[in-house]
Amino acid sequence: MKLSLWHKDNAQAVVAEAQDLIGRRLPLASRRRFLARGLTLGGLCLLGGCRIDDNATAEAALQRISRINDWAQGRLFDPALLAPTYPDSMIARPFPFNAFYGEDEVPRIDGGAFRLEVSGRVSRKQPWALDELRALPQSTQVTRHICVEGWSAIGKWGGPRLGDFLRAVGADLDARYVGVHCADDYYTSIDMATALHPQTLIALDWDDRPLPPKYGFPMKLRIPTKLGYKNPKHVRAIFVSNTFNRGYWEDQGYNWFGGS
Ligand SMILES: Nc1nc2c(c(=O)[nH]1)N[C@H]1C(S)=C(S)[C@@H](COP(=O)(O)O)O[C@H]1N2
Ligand SMILES: [Mo]
Repeated sequence: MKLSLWHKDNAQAVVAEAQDLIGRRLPLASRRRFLARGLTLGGLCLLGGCRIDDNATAEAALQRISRINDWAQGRLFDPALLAPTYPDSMIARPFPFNAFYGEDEVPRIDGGAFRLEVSGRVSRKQPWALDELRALPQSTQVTRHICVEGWSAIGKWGGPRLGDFLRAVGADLDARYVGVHCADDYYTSIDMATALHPQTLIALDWDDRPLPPKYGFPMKLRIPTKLGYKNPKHVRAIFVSNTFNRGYWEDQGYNWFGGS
């Protein structure tokens, strides 16, 4: 768990940026405690794509640190603190594309036939059409997306707040997790506090237009307090649960909390 594990030239920049994000949100004292114990650096090393040698012991140690991070980050999450926002002039156009496959394999979804499935600890399980999602109060944000692969970009997303949607379906807001399944077999889950954060959106728009396919049509979760891999595109189902279900990258070793 040393700095020497960082092998990417840009790892330091990513870490600095992510720490900056975390730094804004953690009281200085707890930030210092974090840094002193190396927990944040450990977690960020994991997030930053540093090479973990094939040694099973190192892997297990990293997994343990990641779990401590999940616990600590969850406890330190402050639902009142907002991710930084930017002027429209800073929006990246074109915005970078990323997925676990190439741009030519982006799922093409029929918006008219699309129905968002809702399950788990909710009282209303009827599927939602896109125009029903658009009938909820909409909000927009210009925020920075940070990908652990070493890039970040500012984008503009619009749509209903996930919190408003969860209230509309009568979700158990005391449940621990909100999980999603995507049309491309991607999946992830987030803590309920983040799901209810005012900047956590069901994004239907990018740059004031319906999300283009490559950015997740017909809907993605835009969560500016979390790293890129916790911003699922092509969401087709949302479930509320007390059972832990990690995520596509999280199952391959990325930190589950993945944010600040
Ligand atoms: N469905 C789905 N969502 C996904 C991914 C994916 O492969 N499939 N990749 C994640 C990662 S790692 C990143 S950085 C962002 C990229 O989003 P963008 O194409 O809008 O830049 O999507 C995230 N959400
Ligand atoms: Mo990413």
